[in-house]
Amino acid sequence: IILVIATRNRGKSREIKALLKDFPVEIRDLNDFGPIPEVEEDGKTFEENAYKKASFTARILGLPALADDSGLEVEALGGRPGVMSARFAGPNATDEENNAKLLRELEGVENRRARFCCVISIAVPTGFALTYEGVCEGEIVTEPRGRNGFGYDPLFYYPPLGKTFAEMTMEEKSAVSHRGKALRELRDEFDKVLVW
Ligand code: ITT
Repeated sequence: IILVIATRNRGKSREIKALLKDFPVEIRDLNDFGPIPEVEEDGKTFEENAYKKASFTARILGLPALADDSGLEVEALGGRPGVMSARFAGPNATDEENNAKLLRELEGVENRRARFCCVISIAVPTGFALTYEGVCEGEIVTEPRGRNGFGYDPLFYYPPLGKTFAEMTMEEKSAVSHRGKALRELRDEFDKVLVW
C-alpha cells in the first residue's frame, strides 16, 4: 500500500515519516509527484482543512492520503493565530517573520499560555476519511531558544521537560507533541484503517 503525506512543509513531513516508520505502508509525500494543484486552505477549523487536504490529494492521485492541519493557539490572543498559524505575518511569511510577529503581539503580556493543536485526516479517493487529534499545552517564551524543529518551535516552551520544542531532539518532541499524540492514536487504530 502506498500512503501519500499531503504536505509541502518539510519539518512536518520529517516528523510524520518518523512517526509512521513502523507502518506496513510505503510512504511518499507531495514532493515525489511533480506539480499538483493546490487546495485552498480556507476552512475555519483544523478539521475542515485537514479533511480538505487529505481528500483532495487522495482524489487527485488516486491513492490514500494523510494530511496534517495544525497550529498554535495563544490564550492571550483569543486563540490566534490558530488556523492562520502558517500565514500569521502574511500570505508567504517565513517562520522567522511569524515568530517575530508573535513576540511583538505578546510584548508586555503576562499570560503566556498556549497550545499546539494537530488534526490528522486520512482519506481514500472516494472521500471517506478518519480523523485524529492531538493537543500539547505550553508557554510562549520571550525570546527564541534552540535550533531544532520548525515553525514556532523556538518560542514554544514545554514545562514538564523544561525546554522549548526547538531545544528537543525530534524524538523527544514527538513523544509529547500534538502531532505525536494524533499519530499514535491513528497507529492504535491502524487495523481499522487497513480494512479500507
Ligand atoms: P501544509 O499545509 O502543506 O501541510 P503548512 O505549513 O501550510 O503546510 P498548516 O496550514 O497546517 O501547514 O500550518 C501549520 C503551521 O502551524 C506551520 O506552518 C507552523 O507555523 C505551525 N506549526 C504546526 N505544528 C508545529 C510544530 O510542531 N512546531 C512548530 N510550529 C508548528
